Amino acid sequence: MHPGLRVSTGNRGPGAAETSSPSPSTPERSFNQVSKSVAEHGPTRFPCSKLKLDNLFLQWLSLPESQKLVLNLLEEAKQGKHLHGPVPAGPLSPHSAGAGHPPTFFNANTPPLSPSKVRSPRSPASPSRRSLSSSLRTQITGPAAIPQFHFPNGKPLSKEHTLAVQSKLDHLFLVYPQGLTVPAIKDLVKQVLELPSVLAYPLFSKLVVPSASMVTRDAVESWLQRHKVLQSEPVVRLFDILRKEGLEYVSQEDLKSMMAGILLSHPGLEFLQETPEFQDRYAETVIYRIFYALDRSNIGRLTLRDLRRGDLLEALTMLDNEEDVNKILKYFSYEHFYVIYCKFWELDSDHNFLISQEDLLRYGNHALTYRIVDRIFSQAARPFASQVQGKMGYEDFVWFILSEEDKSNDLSLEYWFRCVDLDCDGCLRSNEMLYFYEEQLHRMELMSQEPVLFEDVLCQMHDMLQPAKEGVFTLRDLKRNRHLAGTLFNILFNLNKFVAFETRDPFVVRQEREDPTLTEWDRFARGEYVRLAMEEEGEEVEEVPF
Ligand SMILES: [Ca+2]
Ligand SMILES: [Ca+2]
Repeated sequence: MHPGLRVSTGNRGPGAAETSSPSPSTPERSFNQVSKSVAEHGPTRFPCSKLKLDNLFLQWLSLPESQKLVLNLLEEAKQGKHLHGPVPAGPLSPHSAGAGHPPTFFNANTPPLSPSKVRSPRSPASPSRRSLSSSLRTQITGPAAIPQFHFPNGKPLSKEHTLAVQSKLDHLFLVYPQGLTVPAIKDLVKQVLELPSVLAYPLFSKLVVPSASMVTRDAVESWLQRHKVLQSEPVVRLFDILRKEGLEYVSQEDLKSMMAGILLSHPGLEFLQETPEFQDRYAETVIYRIFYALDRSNIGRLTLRDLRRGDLLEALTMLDNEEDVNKILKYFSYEHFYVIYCKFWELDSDHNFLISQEDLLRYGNHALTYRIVDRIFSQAARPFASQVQGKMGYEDFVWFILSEEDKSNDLSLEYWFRCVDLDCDGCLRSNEMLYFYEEQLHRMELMSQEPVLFEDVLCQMHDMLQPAKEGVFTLRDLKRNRHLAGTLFNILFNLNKFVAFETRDPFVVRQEREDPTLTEWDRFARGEYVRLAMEEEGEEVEEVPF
C-alpha cells in the first residue's frame, strides 16, 4: 500500500490522534496538503501529485477485476440502472473508505473517467490507458456516434455503383457469351476497372485457366470479390493485376506479360514486330528502368508503397493516349532504349553480352577514371546481376548509364556515394575524395591542362553544397542540393564532365534553358539519339556505291 494513500482515506483509525500534528515534512502531511489543495484548485496546479494519482489509478485499472467492474458499471449505466459503488474495494482503490462521500462510481474525486480525458483523444495518456479509454468511449457513446472513416478492406460500394458495374458486366458477357478474350478484357479494364487498356494482357494471363482460351464470368467475378477490386483505388488495382496471387510484391518477371501486351498493341512499336530480338531487349530495358526508378529498397521487388510513390500508372495511361511512344520519356521511349542499347553494344566489342572493366573504361570517350571503374566492378554501388565473375551484364549497365548520365536524382546520388565512401561510414571525407581526385590531376597533367588544386576544388564544393559539417559531405548534404551535387562526383572521376563544368559549355547551358522540364537523362538521350541516328545514316550513305 502506498504510504500517502493510507492517510488520504480520512479514516485514520485509533492511531490518527497521535499523528494529528505531524511535521510538515512527513509524507502524510504533505499528501494531506496536496489533497486539500487539489480539491480546491484542481489537479493541474500540482502536476506531481496528479502524476502520482494517475500512476495509482493506472495500477488499479490494470487489474483484471477493476476492468471487469468498470465495464459492468458502464453497461449498467447505459441501460439506465442505478449505479452502485464498487464493493469493498481493493487495496489501491481511492474509495476504500470514502471521506464521508457516498461511494458512487462517478464521485468527483475519482480520477479515471475524467470527462476531459475521455473526450480528448490527444490526452498524453499512456497507450494502455488510451486504448482502454477508447474502448470505454465506444461503449458509452455506441459505435454509431463516430462515423467509420477507415476501411481496411475497401470502402463498400454504393448501391448505384454496384448496379452500374453489374450492368456493364451483363453487357460485356452478352456481347461475348463464350467468355472474354484479350480485346474483350480491354473493355473490362477500361470501362469497369477504369485502368489503362494495356493491363488487359496481364489480367488475361492472371484470370485464364491453363489450356483455356477465354476468361469466364465466374473467374472475373470471383477475382473482383476476392480482392475487393472495385472498392480499391486505381493504384491498388494495378498492383493486384500485376502481382502473383498471394504475393505482396511485383517482380521483374511479373511485368513481362504487360510488356508483351504493349509490344503487341502499341502503334508506336509496330515496326519492332519484325525483329523479335529487339522486342525482347526493349521490354527488358523498360523493366529495368521501371525498377531503377521505383524499387527504392533495391531488392528486386515493387511493393504497393513503391507503386504509390512512383508514376507507373501515369506512364501507362499516357501509353493509352499517345501514339508516339518516344514522347513518353518515363520508361517507354524507344529512343531512350535505343541509346542505352547502342551504348552497351559499342562497349561489348566481342558481343557476348557482358562488359569487362577495360570495356567500361572506354565509356564516354574514356571519361571515367580507373579508380571509379574499379569501385563499380567491386560492386560497391550495387551487386551485379550478371552472375559472371568480373563482368557487368546488361541490367548492370542500365543502372550504370542511368546513374552516370543523370546525377541529379536520389538514386544516382546514392549509387555514386557508395562508390566514393570507401570506408562505408556514411560520410565522404577529404582523404576519400583525394583518392579519386589524384587520378584526375594526373590525367589533367597528361593532357597538358592546368591542374586545379584539390584544396580549390574542395573550397568550391563547400560553397556550392554547404555541408552541415565542414570537410565532410553526407548523403543528406548532397540530396539537399541535388541539382549541384552531381558536379562533386564529376570533379572526382569524370574528366570530360569536369572540364565541361569548368568551361561551362555554352551549348549545354542553352540546352538546359530550352526545356527545363527535361531531366539530365532526357537531354543526354535526346542528344545521343540524334548523334547515333546521324552515324547510322552516314554509314548507309557510305555503303551506297557510286
Ligand atoms: Ca563482351
Ligand atoms: Ca567515408
